[in-house]
Amino acid sequence: MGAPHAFLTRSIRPPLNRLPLTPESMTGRITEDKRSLWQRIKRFAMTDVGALVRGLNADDIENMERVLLEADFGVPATMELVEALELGVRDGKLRNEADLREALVTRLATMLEAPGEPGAIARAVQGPTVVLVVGVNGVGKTTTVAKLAHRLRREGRSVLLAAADTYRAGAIAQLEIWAERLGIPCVSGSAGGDPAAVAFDAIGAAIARGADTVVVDTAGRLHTQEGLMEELRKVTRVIARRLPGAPHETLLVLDGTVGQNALQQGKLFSQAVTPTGIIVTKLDGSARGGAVTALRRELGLPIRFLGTGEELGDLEPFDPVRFAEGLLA
Ligand SMILES: Nc1nc2c(ncn2[C@@H]2O[C@H](COP(=O)(O)OP(=O)(O)OP(=O)(O)O)[C@@H](O)[C@H]2O)c(=O)[nH]1
Ligand SMILES: [Mg+2]
Repeated sequence: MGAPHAFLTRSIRPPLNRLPLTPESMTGRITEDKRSLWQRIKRFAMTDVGALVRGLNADDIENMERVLLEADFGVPATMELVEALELGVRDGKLRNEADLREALVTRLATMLEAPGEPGAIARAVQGPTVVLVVGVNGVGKTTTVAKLAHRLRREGRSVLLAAADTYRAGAIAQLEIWAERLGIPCVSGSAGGDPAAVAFDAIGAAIARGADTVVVDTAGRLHTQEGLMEELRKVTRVIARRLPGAPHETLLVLDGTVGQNALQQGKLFSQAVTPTGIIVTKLDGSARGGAVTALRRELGLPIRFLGTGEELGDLEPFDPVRFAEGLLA
């Protein structure tokens, strides 16, 4: 009771690390809340309809922060969003629910924007374009390779796949099945073989066949994490040696449902390879899109596509405004 105005509490409000967070909300998967983000904000953070007129108090702000953190926005994005809202309310610019929603959408979209056309895959000036796809095991790399190939072909490009995951049993066959379905060639080596050699041969095959794009699938797990990073560095080096300027894209695939873990993975891969963009998968049927914002903001990489299902067509070029609107619908 008698909570002072938000602008008075700003300096004395508890820091984010003192908020009543569940460990899961900071580190990984939390219980799925089927309500949309906007429904949750309204339900938990705006219980008092008079809140906007009197200003946000410490409880309103804490609740808003909790909802955003639980939706995987992460601390920096949550702080930025909540501070923007506080300022808007204090300045009298946000007076009702609709104002608040609109301000959130605008701010989110701005945070998610990145230079460049999200759906456009780079094209080499000369010779084949090489698109390298990386990420930890199970995030959806192989499926994404197939989806990308499908999309590129629809754009009139001739695509060749490279099965450079030689570690996991069944990985080569999995990609070959996709290639067959797509009716495109797939270069693969033997299980347990050298993945860099597969990528090298695939580029040679693309040149020989006149294919304009090579999409390279990679392993997501080796004996050790450092081993995987070393392998990816080597694959990248060998690709560059075979074809100067390649890889033209290194797309980092991250699972959108694992919360802050995706962020840790993103940081790890960014140290080993130089990703040109992120593809966030498994965003079908999940209202937990906050991770996308955290990834964009904290990895500093553009979000290029969203994976929204297991089929070839389930790859959407990322549209920040549409995404923000969808999240807060
Ligand atoms: N719902 C959903 N499932 C997906 C999506 N992308 C991939 N999957 C599924 O996730 C599982 C793992 O996908 P893979 O493509 O094999 O993942 P990977 O990263 O290649 O895994 P490893 O080869 O083991 O490293 C499969 O069952 C896919 O069908 C997506 O966008 N949405
Ligand atoms: Mg795979």
